[in-house]
Amino acid sequence: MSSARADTLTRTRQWRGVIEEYRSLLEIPAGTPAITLREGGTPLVRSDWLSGLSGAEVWLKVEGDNPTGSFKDRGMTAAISVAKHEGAEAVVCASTGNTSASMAAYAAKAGLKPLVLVPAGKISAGKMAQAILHGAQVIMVRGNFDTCLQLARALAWDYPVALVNSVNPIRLEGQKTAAFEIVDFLGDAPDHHLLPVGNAGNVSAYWLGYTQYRDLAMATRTPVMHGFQAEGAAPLVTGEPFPDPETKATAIRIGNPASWKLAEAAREESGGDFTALSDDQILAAQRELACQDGVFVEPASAAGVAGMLQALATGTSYAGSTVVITVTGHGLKDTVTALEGFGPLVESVVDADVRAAAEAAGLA
Ligand code: AN7
Repeated sequence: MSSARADTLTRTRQWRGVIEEYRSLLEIPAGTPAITLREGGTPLVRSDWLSGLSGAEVWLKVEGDNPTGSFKDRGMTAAISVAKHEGAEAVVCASTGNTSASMAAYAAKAGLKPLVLVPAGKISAGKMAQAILHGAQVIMVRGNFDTCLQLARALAWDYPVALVNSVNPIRLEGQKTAAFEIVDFLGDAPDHHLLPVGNAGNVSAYWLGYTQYRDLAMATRTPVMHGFQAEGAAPLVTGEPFPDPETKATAIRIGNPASWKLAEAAREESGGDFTALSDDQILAAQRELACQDGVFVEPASAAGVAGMLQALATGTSYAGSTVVITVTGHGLKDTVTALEGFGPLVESVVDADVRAAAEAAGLA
């Protein structure tokens, strides 16, 4: 290696993953070796579109940039590291797709056996492929996420498998690092934080992170937390579990969130709210975000953006404030739903001919 090259290497500092970047702030057993895919350190991308519409400074926390394409990797590095450290040989989770994709990847890295319980027919193909390719045993359950979680809890109780759903508090320890990163970047907490809510682990974890930073005087304030659910799966909005949750945003197709109490505490303490949105609003926001800002997210991940659009349309003013919207997962996770409503792609098949291509493109 040339000396110039060696010099470059020593000057390049790679992000170490959320455990090593924030270890002293995480409640995990001392000396737990980090099992990491270098998750976290995700970009805050300024939304010129939403900033222009609102008169606020609007930032997108792009969690699709994590190793398996969703925010779940933050909690999973923590949960898998601790499970491995404590001698587990197998791990189990219930999932609407992203938790299982993440668990399978980190279990592979750790040499643990991953067991996944998912609602049959309700997981996007991309997420299913991730779990399978990473070597998970995937069990399809006749039922929804909530039934899968009951099963996962019971399996972990009766058999030697460690549960890594967000009912495991170590998950929230990892996930709260997203709030730290936001404050580290902006210099203080934002005024408002908007995000999708399903099982309610993420909103609870953000609140944990923001309040911890405030208590440590790393931030002077905490944001108002605004959570968004699909109207077919909106238990935190109505105050009642949904026995048959239904939405095209399958990631948040959850009727009885495990972190219900923590999420309500985050709402109350922050002066925030939970709001329901139609699937049409969520899918329209997904498309517009992709066209306006160049950020492609999965349907559920657009709920915070849809929520902001609805708030602006109904007269809420964010002018002059700083707003962060977490977009939780990558658009490539579910291309089938993304393309619904675009009509058949074959419409513009042409012969390999310039004139024909120009005509099809409306140039000639
Ligand atoms: C893209 O993977 O619950 O409120 O099993 O995948 O913390 O549940 C996924 C949830 C938002 C909701 N956005 O977060 C699972 C699962 C995306 C998600 C949520 C999920 P939580």
